[in-house]
Amino acid sequence: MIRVAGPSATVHVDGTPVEASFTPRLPGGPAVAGDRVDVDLRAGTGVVKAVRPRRTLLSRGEFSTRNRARPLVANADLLIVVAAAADPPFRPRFVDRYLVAGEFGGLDCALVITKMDLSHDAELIARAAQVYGDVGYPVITGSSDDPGTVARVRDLIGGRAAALCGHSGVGKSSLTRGLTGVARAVGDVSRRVGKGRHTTTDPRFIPMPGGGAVVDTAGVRTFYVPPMDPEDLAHGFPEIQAAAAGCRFRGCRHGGEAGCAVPGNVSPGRLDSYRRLLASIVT
Ligand SMILES: Nc1nc2c(ncn2[C@@H]2O[C@H](COP(=O)(O)OP(=O)(O)O)[C@@H](O)[C@H]2O)c(=O)[nH]1
Ligand SMILES: [Mg+2]
Ligand SMILES: [Zn+2]
Repeated sequence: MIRVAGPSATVHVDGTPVEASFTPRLPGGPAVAGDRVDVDLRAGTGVVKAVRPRRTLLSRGEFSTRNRARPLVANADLLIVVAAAADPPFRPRFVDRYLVAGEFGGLDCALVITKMDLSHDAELIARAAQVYGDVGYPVITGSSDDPGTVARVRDLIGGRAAALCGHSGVGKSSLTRGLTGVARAVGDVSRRVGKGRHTTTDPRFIPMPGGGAVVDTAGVRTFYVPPMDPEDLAHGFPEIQAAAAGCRFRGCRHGGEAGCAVPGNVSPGRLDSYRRLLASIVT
């Protein structure tokens, strides 16, 4: 496992953290949290020589969906999309984009809705929990500081490696603290690199007592799904994929074609997300 901070990284070698730099034009890179890497230790400090093939990779579109993919977390088993019932407001279309990125990266996905203790639109949240639960995603509603909620999230993770993603302020760091006992700064660590506007973060997996690990990723204001084909996009909506079996034409993109079986069989909001994303990836 690796923790990346700009030009250097902390690599765990047989459980011992070793500071390391990167070889130029790192094969398989850039390295991100969760990567397994080959390290040369002969030089006193480590040199990361290559990134090993990834089992899963969570990534996002850089600047836009049509731009290149930016890797975020490698080798996580589970993506936990964290969204607040209120403050910031619950945005299902944002949740959908994260789920698409998770499915695309080969991760299992789940939804945790926090801040249920705050005043919120109970009907909206209940409906959302129903919609995502019907798709097949585990849904947990509660509060980040509530031990019962934390216990349910811990059970969901089991012994796996989970990435917590979502808007800034939804409770990712609070949950991470509850799950691991490690208090990271509230508000994600981000630093300026060079003099450009490019910022980087150094998320890392933190082990949970009793097994499993979580990585608390930086909250983003806008989340773009990574570049992908329409087929991959449909795969990111399992219920649309399932309903598509009834479409008249093979290769139907469910964008309003004759004989499309998807509208009426899936949640209108989810279909809206799918169509917006389809428009964003098809030029
Ligand atoms: N009332 C309430 N406050 C919460 C909850 N989760 C997080 N907060 C608060 O919301 C703020 C942002 O939480 P933080 O964990 O830093 O969110 P992050 O940006 O997603 O990491 C902090 O002041 C937390 O105490 C929750 O479930 N209920
Ligand atoms: Mg945070
Ligand atoms: Zn269709």
